[in-house]
Amino acid sequence: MTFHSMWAELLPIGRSSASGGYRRFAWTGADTECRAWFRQQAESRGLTYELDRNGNQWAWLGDPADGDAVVTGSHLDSVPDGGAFDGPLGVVSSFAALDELRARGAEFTKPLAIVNFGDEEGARFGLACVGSRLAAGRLTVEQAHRLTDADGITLPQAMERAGYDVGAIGPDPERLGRIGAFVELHVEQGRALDLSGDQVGIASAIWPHGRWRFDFRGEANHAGTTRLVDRHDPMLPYAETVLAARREARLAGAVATFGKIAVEPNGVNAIPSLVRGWLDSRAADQATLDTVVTGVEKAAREYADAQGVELDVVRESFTPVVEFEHALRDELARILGKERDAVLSVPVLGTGAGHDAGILSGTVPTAMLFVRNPTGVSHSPAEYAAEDDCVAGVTALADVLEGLACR
Ligand code: HGY
Ligand code: MN
Ligand code: MN
Repeated sequence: MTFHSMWAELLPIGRSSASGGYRRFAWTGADTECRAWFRQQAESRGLTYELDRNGNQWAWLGDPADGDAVVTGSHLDSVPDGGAFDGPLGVVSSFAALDELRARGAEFTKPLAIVNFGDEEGARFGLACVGSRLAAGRLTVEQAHRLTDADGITLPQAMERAGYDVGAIGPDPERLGRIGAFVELHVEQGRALDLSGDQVGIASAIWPHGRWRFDFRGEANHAGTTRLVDRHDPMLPYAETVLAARREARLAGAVATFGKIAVEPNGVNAIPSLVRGWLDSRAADQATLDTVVTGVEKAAREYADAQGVELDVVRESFTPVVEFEHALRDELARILGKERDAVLSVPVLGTGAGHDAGILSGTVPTAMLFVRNPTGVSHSPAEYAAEDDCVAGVTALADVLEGLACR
């Protein structure tokens, strides 16, 4: 099983010695190293390597022009101090599954591709799934040109600095039109498989989710000489809004997180002029998500008014609910269930995590496989999947690819 050697090669790239987490942000050095690793894996297997107009990497077996291709893969970028598995498990498992199929002597009747979608986490430019959104036409070129990182570098500038021709970015209907099925394997970001005792599961749906930026603008002043009654401190309504988000999510049975904050001027002895907080909220359905976000924004405005602070709320990213295509989902269940003599013995589970498969759903038939995560922890250096579960994931992916693309 080639999984182990590939895993060992990829593991050190972009890993922080301080936190043990990963900092593989789009179009940075670590991302470039991951991309070089992907290209080397593709070419060492005799696959045709391609870099598409939006920075996604493809490794083809067979002629894409034949159409009805079966595609698998995931992403290699990470959230700040993310774990080793979120993304890379899907890419490494894809190459290992192809090796497995070649060892089985499988005969491909359709083109097969392994893909690394660029900038899935949106850690640097604030929007998730940039590579797949651009390809699917769910992010316009104008919107892409407006994405900037914390240093004011725009996405196109970052791409150009990484040696990339930005002029070509945009929808890629011809490429997506060649895909008959996209199957993404991903570490589970939850404990459903741990609780059910299964190594592998199939995705049913992705919750609707989004990111909203809350800008609280107050009055900068001296922390030591300004009377409390004279202050317009934006940190107060921000803090109250964080608690309001937890309350609204709890009442609605949803989730809401303020995980990122930026303060200006960010001085210990200065009352801030601006506190910028980002809300990530997700719920099982759109109406519930709307209720949570509306409630948080309403509370935030009340808190801001009480302190004489201005508030702007901007929706920066949104993904509607994804119901994975039933025919492909059930085909995976049939393929994986046959060894267990029961069609649906493989658990089918929803997720609150976004994925490129979710962005492509609706444009391309997509499905996902999840590999057990014993703690459910993700977006953390503690993210983990046991070796035998990873191997079971490779075997399941190989079975699925064989069932979809081989005679
Ligand atoms: O945020 C997400 O759910 C994904 O990891 N981008
Ligand atoms: Mn992630
Ligand atoms: Mn991911």
